[in-house]
Amino acid sequence: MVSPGGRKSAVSGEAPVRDRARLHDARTATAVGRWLGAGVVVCFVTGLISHGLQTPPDWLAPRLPTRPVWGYRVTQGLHVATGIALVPLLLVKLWAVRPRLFVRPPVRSVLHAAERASVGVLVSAALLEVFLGLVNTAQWYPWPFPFKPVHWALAWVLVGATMLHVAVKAPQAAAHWRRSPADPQGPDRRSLLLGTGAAVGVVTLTTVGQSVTPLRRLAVLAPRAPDASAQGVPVNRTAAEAGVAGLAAERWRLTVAGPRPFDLTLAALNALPQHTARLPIACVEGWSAAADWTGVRVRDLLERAGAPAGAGARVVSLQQQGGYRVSELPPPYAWDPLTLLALRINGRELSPDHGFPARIIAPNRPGVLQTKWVGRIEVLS
Ligand SMILES: Nc1nc2c(c(=O)[nH]1)N[C@H]1C(S)=C(S)[C@@H](COP(=O)(O)O)O[C@H]1N2
Ligand SMILES: [Mo]
Repeated sequence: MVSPGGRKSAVSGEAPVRDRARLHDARTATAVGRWLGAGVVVCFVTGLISHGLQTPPDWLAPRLPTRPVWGYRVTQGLHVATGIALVPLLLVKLWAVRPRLFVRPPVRSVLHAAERASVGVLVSAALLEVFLGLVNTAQWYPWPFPFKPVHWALAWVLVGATMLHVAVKAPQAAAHWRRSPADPQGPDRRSLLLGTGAAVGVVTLTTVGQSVTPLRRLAVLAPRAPDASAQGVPVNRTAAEAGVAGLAAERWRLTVAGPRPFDLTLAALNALPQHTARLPIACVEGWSAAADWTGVRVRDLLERAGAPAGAGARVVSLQQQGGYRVSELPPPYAWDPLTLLALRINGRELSPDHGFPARIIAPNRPGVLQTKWVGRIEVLS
C-alpha cells in the first residue's frame, strides 16, 4: 500500500489505497493529467503556428495566411495563457504522483527502468519548458542560451515524452477516466480538484487581460498592461534602448531598393496616398493590443520600385544592433493591402518608442516582425 508520505510504499504500485493516499491515486492522476495533456496539445499546436509565422520554411513562406488579421493575436494569446495555466496543473500532478516518483527499490526490471527514465525525461522537459516560457514572458533571460531554439527543441521532447507516457498509461487512464461507483469522490479529492481548478482560474484571470482587452483591468499579474504607453499599446523596446532616440526627422530618408530604387523624405511619404487599418500588435510574449494605423501601403512602394509581382521584401531598421532590426515580408504580406509603412497610430504621429518616423504593421503577424524605425525597404527576388 502507498502511505501518504509515500516513504514506505511497497512494491505493488497499483494496490488499492484509501484515506489521504487516494489524493495520490490513479483517479487523481488521471483527472489532473487529462487537463495537463490538453494544455500540452494546445501549447504545442499554437507554438507550431508561431514558429511557422516567425521562421517559415521556404515552401511555407509564399503561402502564409494574412487572414484573419487577428489570428496570431488569438493563437499566441492562447499559447501564453495555456502555458501559464500549466503551472498549477503541473505542480498538482507532480504532487499527486509523488509517491510513485520515489518508489523503492528505484529500479525493478529493465522495463521498469525504461519507464522511469521516460518519466524522468517527461517531468524535466515539462518543468523546464513551462519555466522557460514563463520567464520569457517577463523578458527575463537568466540563462546563457537563446530562448527560441531551446524552447522549440524542448517542445518536441515534451510532446514525444507525453505521447509515450499516454500510451504507457492508457489502460490505467481508461480505467479511471470516470469515477467508479466503488470509489466515491469524497471531500478530499473533490477539494483537491476544485482547488486546482480555482488556481488555474486565478492565474488565468489575472493574466489573460494582457491579450483579452475586456479583461485588461483584471490583469494584475501580467508583466505588461495592454494599454501601457501614452499611445495605447505597450512598448517592447524603447527608442533609447534601441539607440535611435533623438532622430532628426528632417534628415531621415526612406530608401527603397529594387529595380527602380528611390528615396523619400518624411514630407514626401506623407504626401503619398494614406491608408488606415485597424490591426493588432501581438507580441510573442503574450500581450496584444489593437490600434488604428495610418500610412503608406508597402505594395505601393514596391510597385514604384519596379518589384516583380509576387516578390518579397526585407525591412531594415535604423537600429544598429539587436535581433529585431531586420525582418522579411514574404510575398503574401508584402502585397497585402493592409500591410502598411505606418506613420500614425490612432490618428497621431508615431511616438519615438513606437517607431517614429515609420514602422511596419502587417496583418496576422508576430509583433517581433513589426519592425520599428524603418530606414530601408529592399525588394527581394
Ligand atoms: N527595430 C525594432 N523593431 C521592433 C522591435 C525591436 O526591438 N526593434 N521589437 C519588436 C517587438 S518584439 C514587438 S512586440 C513590437 C512592439 O511594438 P511596440 O513597442 O510599438 O508596441 O515591435 C517590434 N519591432
Ligand atoms: Mo515582441
